Amino acid sequence: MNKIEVCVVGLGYIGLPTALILAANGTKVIGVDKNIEVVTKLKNDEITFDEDGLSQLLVQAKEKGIRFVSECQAAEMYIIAVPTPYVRESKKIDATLLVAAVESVLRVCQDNAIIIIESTVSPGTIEKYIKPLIGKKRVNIAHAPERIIPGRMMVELKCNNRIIGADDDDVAEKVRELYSTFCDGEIIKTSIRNAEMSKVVENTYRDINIAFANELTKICNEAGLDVHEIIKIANMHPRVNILSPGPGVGGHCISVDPWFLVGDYPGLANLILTARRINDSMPEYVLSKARELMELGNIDDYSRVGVYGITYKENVDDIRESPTIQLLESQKNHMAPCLKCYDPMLRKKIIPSQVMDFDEFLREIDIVILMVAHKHIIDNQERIRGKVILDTRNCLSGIPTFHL
Ligand code: SAJ
Repeated sequence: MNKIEVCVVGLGYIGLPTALILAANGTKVIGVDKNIEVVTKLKNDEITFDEDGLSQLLVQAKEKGIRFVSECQAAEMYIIAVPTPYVRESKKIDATLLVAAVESVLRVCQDNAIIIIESTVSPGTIEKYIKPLIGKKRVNIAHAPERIIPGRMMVELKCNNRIIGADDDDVAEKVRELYSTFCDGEIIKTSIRNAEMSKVVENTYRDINIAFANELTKICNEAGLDVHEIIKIANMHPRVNILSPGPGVGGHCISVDPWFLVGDYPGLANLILTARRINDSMPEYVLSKARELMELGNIDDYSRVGVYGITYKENVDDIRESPTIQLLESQKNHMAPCLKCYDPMLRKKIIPSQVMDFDEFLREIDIVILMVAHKHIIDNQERIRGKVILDTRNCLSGIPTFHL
């Protein structure tokens, strides 16, 4: 029997691991990205972002014959994994990249091909933007929203339960068969609209729960209580599980998807909107806490304050919607010179005030605002002992620190 040929369009944080795991498990895969640099790197056996197990998976996929190209090709199935940002003013989805990707597929695909959209979309997007593109073509659409978490992608690709949204059971079954080649989790079949909504709901749920922890931080601070102690005690109740407060919510998912509901259901998405605002207020809150610490320690030289961690969370090299970048922006809005910052996960300088060497960073600062709990700082905590440390992640346990 001939193997199915799958074309994965968009080789970013989701498309690349998905293309590789499919190929490694025996599917014939063509990986497509319009960015020639990405394609060239992959052809040269280089991965394009850091993730545990990704380079090994690239080797396995290459052995099984995966190909990387920059133009969409004829195939039986397509997986689309392109970014779906939101429009800052209206909060509605910006489907431009998604529409362009589907159009590029429609130009080359065979009759009866299945186009699976993995990109997260606002509920109703497929009906509104994708179905009209198809017109009279005999092409099927499915929605299989990705659910993997950066930092544990390899494990979660294999183990997470998956949702397959399709309006035709034969199509759903074909997609289920494809995903079951690598996914050990349960594969749930539902409608396209249910799949769209459930994915956005998952990330919104997490955003709201992080916002609750962040709001508690502000309340406990005002009350002179240690929020971490309160959360630890409350979480000992069998039905309470409060998340961790922090310097804000970053990443391309949790800080974006709830806006889709706010944009499409203004007036109804009130809790969701409030949660977004609380999480977005955290970088500014960190700055005010750092300012208090400076006053307490009679320090007034801003050039001696350093920010540790630029990525949006620990042990990844992804800076999208990063709370540190929001903090630096907010500082800029107050016309303050950019604070020195350092991140061991970033090999390229992306911020003018970024220091690339840890020793140099330590020499130049007396106050550390710890924004990201990278393993690197936990392993090196003794090296910052003696400095004034604002540990926004509550991740250091062996040395004296201040908390949010
Ligand atoms: N954060 C906190 N406190 C917490 C947990 C997270 O402040 O207790 C912060 C993180 O530091 C980070 C942000 O929230 O800045 C988001 O991080 P995350 O680890 O919670 O999630 P993401 O954005 O990396 O991945 C999420 C996941 N969704 C859910 O857990 C519901 C993942 O499963 C999705 O696949 C991904 O979004 C996506 O692509 O949609």
